[in-house]
Order: sequence, then C-alpha cells, then structure tokens
Amino acid sequence: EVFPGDPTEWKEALAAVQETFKNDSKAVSASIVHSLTTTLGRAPYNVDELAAYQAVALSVRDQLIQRWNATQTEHTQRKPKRIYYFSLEFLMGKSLDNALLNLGTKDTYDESISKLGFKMEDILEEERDAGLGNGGLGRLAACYMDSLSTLNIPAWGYGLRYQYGIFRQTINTAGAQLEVPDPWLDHANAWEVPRLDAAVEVKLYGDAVRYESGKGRWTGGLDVLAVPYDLPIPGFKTDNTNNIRLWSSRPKKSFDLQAFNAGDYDAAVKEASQAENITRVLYPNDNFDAGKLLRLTQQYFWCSASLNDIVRRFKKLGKPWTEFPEYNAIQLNDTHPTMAIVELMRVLVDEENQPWDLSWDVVRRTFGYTNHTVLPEALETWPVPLVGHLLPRHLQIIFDINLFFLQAVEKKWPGDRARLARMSLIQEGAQQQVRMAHIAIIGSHKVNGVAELHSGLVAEMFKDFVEYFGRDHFTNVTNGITARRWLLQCNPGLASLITNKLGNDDWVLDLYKLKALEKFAKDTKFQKEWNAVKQANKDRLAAYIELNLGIPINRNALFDVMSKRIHEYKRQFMNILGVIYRYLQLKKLTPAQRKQVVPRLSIFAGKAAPGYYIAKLVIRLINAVSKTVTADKEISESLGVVFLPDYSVGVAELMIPANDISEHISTAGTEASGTSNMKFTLNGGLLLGTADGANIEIAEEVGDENVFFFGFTTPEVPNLRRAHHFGDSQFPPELIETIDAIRSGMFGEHSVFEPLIATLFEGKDFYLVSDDFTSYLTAQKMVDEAYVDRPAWIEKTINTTARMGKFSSDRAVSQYAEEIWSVEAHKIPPVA
Ligand code: T68
Repeated sequence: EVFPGDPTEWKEALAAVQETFKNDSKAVSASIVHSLTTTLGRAPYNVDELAAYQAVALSVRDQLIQRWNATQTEHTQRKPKRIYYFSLEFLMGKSLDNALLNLGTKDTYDESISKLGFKMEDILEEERDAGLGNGGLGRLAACYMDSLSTLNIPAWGYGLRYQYGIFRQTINTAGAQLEVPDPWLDHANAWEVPRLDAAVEVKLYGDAVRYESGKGRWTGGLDVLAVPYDLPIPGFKTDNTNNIRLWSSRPKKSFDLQAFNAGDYDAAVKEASQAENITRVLYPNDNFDAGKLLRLTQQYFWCSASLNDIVRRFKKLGKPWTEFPEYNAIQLNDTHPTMAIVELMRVLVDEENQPWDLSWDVVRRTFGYTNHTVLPEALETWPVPLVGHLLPRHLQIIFDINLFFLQAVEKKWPGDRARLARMSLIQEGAQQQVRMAHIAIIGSHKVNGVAELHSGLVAEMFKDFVEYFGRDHFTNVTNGITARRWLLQCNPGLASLITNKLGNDDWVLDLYKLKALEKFAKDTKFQKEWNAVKQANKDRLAAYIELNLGIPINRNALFDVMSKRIHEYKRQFMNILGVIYRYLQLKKLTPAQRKQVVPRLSIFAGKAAPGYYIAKLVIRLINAVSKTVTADKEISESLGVVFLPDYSVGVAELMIPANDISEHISTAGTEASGTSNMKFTLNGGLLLGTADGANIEIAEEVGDENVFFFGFTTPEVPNLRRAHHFGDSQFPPELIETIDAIRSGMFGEHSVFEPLIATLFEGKDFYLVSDDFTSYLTAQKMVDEAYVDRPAWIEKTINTTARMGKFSSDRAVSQYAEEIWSVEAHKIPPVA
C-alpha cells in the first residue's frame, strides 16, 4: 500500500481508528458521544432524541464509510466489471435500522443507546424518509441496490439528489388530497457524503455542427455543475459496501458579476437559479409522461454527469474502447436514462475520435433496458424541436442512428414503408416526436420486462423489433424484493419466530429456505405463535390509526389493505365500491345477523399525482365513505374504513406486517408486475387479486388454493372494451345499487363524485370495473368464508410465506448478473 508521508504514522493512526469501530457497547458509546459532543456541539444536559438520533446515525455512517473505502479500494485495484444502475428514482426510506441490521450491530447499539438514556425505538422514529421516488420503480431500485451489495456484486447506482422528494400528502376537511413540499434535507442528512472535489460540468443548449465524416461539435450554451453526493449501501453479513451517487446541480458561476455591477440584478441571478432548479424537485407522476423541458433537462444532466464519471474511470485503466463493455454494464431503469445511449455515442465519436460503427457496437454491448409499463400514456416521447433546443448535437446523433437503423431495416424488408414508419426512432405527425423506447431497444443488447405476463406483452408491443433482432433480444426478469427490509426489519416478531423455528437465519440470505416452514403449517402450537405475531402487528397498526386519525379500530376485524399509488388502472375505485356494497348489505341485516358476519377493516393508502383529477376524486370518495361508516354506530363493529394519509416506505413498513389480505386488483394486462403484492404475502397475508403482473407467478408458487383470484384475463380485455364502446355491456345489479347509494347523498354531496361515476359510462369503463365487479364481490365473499376457519386460514398464511422464495430481489439480481450483465461477485477482504 502507498501512503503519502510516514507509513508508520499512517498505519498506527488507521489502527487507532479501527479500534473505535469495535462491535462492543463501550466503543459504540464512545463513538456516539464523540459525535454528540464534537460534531453536533451538544453537552450531555442538552441532548434530545433528534440529536441522539443524529449522533447514532453519524456513528453508523462512519462504519459504513470504512467499508465503502475498503470496497472502492479493492475494486480500483482489482478492476472487476462493475454494474451501473441508472435510475431517476431511489426510494430509500429510512437507513438507520437497515444499516444496523446489515452490519449486524443492532444489539450492540441497542445496549449502548439504552445505557446512554434513550430507547432504540424512539431514536429510529426520528429519522426522515428519503422519498426520492414515486412508487414501485423507485423502490425496486432501492431493493436491487441492497441485493447487489449483499451478493458482493461491484455496483454503483446513479441518480439525482432532489432537494424535494415526493410531496407529503395531507387530507383536508373535505377529504381531498393536499400536497405539501417535502424539504427532507432540512435536517442534516447523515447518510450522504458530499464529494465537492469530484464535481463535473454539464453543457446544455448552444449550437451544434455536424461534419461530413459524421463527427460533430457542440459549442456555446449553458454550463452547469453536477456535484456528487454518495450514499454507502451496506450488504447483509458482508463488508461489501456499494455506492449510490446522486448528483446535485449548481451554477458554474454563482452569478453574472458584470450584469450585477450594471445594476441588472434579475439577469445576474437568473442563470444561477436556472442551474439550481434542475435538481430542485422530483416529478410526482407514476406511470405517466408529462413531457416537460425541465424533466428532459434532469434526465440529460444526470446521464451526462454519470457517464462522464464512468468514462473518466475507464480511461484510467488505459484499455482500448472496444473493451469498455468488459468493465462496465449500464442498466436503464425504464426509458428515463435513454439519453445516456446518445451521450455515450457523442463522447466516443466527437470527443474520443472513435469510428461510428465501433462506437455503436460498444454502446450496444454496454446497455440493458428494463421496461416497466405498457400503458400508452406512460411511454416517453419528446418533441423533436424541444430536443433540438436543449441538446442540438444529440438530436443530430439520434437522426444518424435512425438513418443507419432504418437502412438496415429496409435491407431486411425492402419496400415495407409501413414497417419503417412503425420502427423509426421518430414518430411522424403534426409534431415529430422522439420515441425513447425505440432508442433504448436498439441501443441495448437486452430488453427485459418485469414479470412473465408483462414481458410477453412487451414483446407483443414491440413485435417489429422482435422480428428484427430475434426473440433473444427480449427477456423476462420477474421483480423481487429484499427480505432484509421487508421481513427482517419491518416485522421483527415474525422474523424471530421464523429464525427460532428453523434454527437459524439462513433464510435472510436464501429466501427459498422459508420452504422448511411448510412442515409446521398445521402445527397447532406454531399456528398459535404465528397468529399472535399477526395480532401484535395489527394492534400496532390499529394504535397508529387511532392516534393519527382518531378512528376507533376493531382489532378483531379482518384487515384488508390496499396501498399503492392511486391510479384508474389499479382500481381503488372498484375496492371502495365493494366497501359501499358491503355497507349496504350490512344495513339490511338485523343486529343478531350482523354479529355472524366477519368484521372487516378496509385500509387504503396512496398518493395521487397532483394533476390527476380522477385519482383525486377516488381519495375523496374513500374519505367520504370512511366518514359515513365511522359515524354509523350500528355498523362500526362490523365495518371500518380508513384512508391513511401520506403513504411512504415508512408507513408501508407499518401496514404490511398487519395485513390479513391485500388487494392487487388491476385490470388484467395493466400492472407490469407489482412488488407490494410480494411484500404483503411474504408477511403472512393472503392475496386478493386479478390475473395480472406478478400476481400470476405468486399464485403459481403459493398454490391456487392459497390465493383469491377473480376477474377477466388479459386476452379477454380487448373484446370487453369493444362491447363497452358499442354500448352492449350490462351493468350488474350490485353495481347499480352501489352507484345509486352514492347518488342518494349517503356519502355527502353526490355531484362531487359524478365525474368519477362517469368514467364507468362516458369513459366507456376503460378499466372494466363493471365487468369484474361481480366476480370481485364473489372473491370477497370467499375471503370471509375462509377467514372463519381459523386453523385453515393460518395454515394458508404459513404456506404462503413459506413459498415466497422466488420473489427475493437476490434471485432477481442474480438473474440480471448472469443473463444480462455477465458480471460476477467479487468479495472484498474483511475490513476489521
Ligand atoms: C412500476 N412503475 C410498475 N413507474 O407500475 C409496477 N413511471 O407494476 C412495477 O412493479 C414497478 O414499476 C417495478 O417494476 C412505476 O413505478 C413510475 O413510478 C414512473 C415514474 C416516472 C415516470 C413513469
């Protein structure tokens, strides 16, 4: 090893530092108190829980950085292939508990914290969620980073450090969603390490020239700075600690001094704030493409900075460009980072003087593209003039890529004009649009969907490309979730019951090991323990609801949970219509009859995009129903309805362990995969769902007898839609009764809800609520019937958890590593 200065001095100092990282409570207390009394400037009399949290976080962070350094040193020296996960969203949630569990130091910290006069539980609660994502896509990136570290795969995530994450959701007195900004960085963030020295420049706007040779030059324009902030990501039971690098935008010069001196203050600060605005806020849309200039700016800023980093690292190796893909794999999390394909072409051709064909070959061997949606409104396209304005040279490159590509297509299918139009990177029309998915498909060596059904639909949607590249160009990697956060961390009761029963915690690293629980599924004593854990989790959630919403909860009710982004295709509307129908039926019963019915608590949570009018009406309807039902004392024992505001990773960690059933009821063929379905079932709840996304594979694994499936299937959807279009669909009487109840004013002024009801009629019921409603009610009835037989129900839930092995993100990431990235694990030497 090379030290600047005296090696003995260095080694002794490093050994002294190492001493402070010992996993014993004395060393831990010293490190916490050190941060408290120095960095945070607190005296012992002046320490509140927030300060205590911050000190603990700093202490844990120091340990992570140690391992981060060791990992990066090892990787720099040994040069294994690295995978770069490009994601515009990383929905991390809280980090402290996760870090303590992955480092295996939670017990030690627990001891130290309580000796210092605090409670672990309270300390953990002080942390704010890092909400840098909308939903499934962002959380998937976070789960995959956990698995990459755990599997010792050299990997970096690249994303943006938004100053404001996903908005906080509040509910006003009318039951409507109100958005509040989320200034999550207002408290110092212990989990990030700023790297001001590693800032890079990013160019925007300006002019471009393209020479005969195909090379080009980009000049003028606005230069902004990208400043990296690193998040160390620890693996479970390994020292390997990967990195997520998030870029923050800064002006290159703080303001235009000349303009300032001339008295033009506005002009002086304009450029500066333009730069700062780039990473100001996360776009709050899930499965929707809004097509705004600022969004494209975010995408390019992030891709350019990240590639600059990767290219700089590669150039230090002194290898030829043709070997770039042997050291680097880049995975595109949806089309959001597709500009990276174009940017790498620009760097290779314009800046590194590489021939076009060689460059295109390098690019294609480097990139992989994951598709997360087949919804047309979510497919990204950018107006050609907008791209030309912001990224003039990139637009030229896109046209060149397109020209060569279409020439090849023409060669394969001479004269097939319609095919050329379908496959072009440019969509013709009143305004030309760049099709990002097409660039991602032809600029990658593999395209994957996120569940079997979905990958089939992707291949259908892009069938021209399947015919051109071959079926092998398209593949499936079914999503997965990390059992570290979504069982070990969020459900400690169930985790320790499982560990005790199986005799070890090997399941945390190999989720298939849960299979061994099957043999205890009928064991009366084990069933009792299993159920006691579930009840405790339900009690915990009930207490939270009572505290936050003031709604009294029947803890013996069947907890029916539906939490996810509010979207028409996900059909929260159908769920609440079902709740209304249940309410109407309960009202018809005598008190004695009512006592025979399984009490039900319907819990909803989820955010609606701020501009999504219909989704926001769904929230209002849920709250209106909640209000009426809660006020109806006759019913309150048998039915509860709550909408939990501000769904987040943190709230999910509370809700998921408490579910008896969870609902995943999207119109068949619309939900690419879903990942919360996996989390809920892993935590001993049963799935109520349609034959969509990963539901299908969950049913395959856990057995049809353990899920409640209903509804039409994907191949039936087009015909049903046609029937609505031609007005020959029938509405079931249960649905008519339900809609009449809303219109009677039972849930307040009905006119508010008319536009929502209208989606069933004038909207042609695009998501087929009326078609699936009857079978949905039947499935709900079967849930009630099954719940009564307690031993049989608990057996189902044990078997469900036992059979979830496939849905570990470790399995998913291993599959990516093998089938897409050709990257291998690289263990680092032990740190301490
Ligand atoms: C989700 N997509 C899929 N998108 O809907 C879900 N979109 O089925 C799947 O399980 C999950 O991805 C992981 O594969 C999203 O979450 C977005 O959030 C999003 C964000 C910006 C623009 C478009």
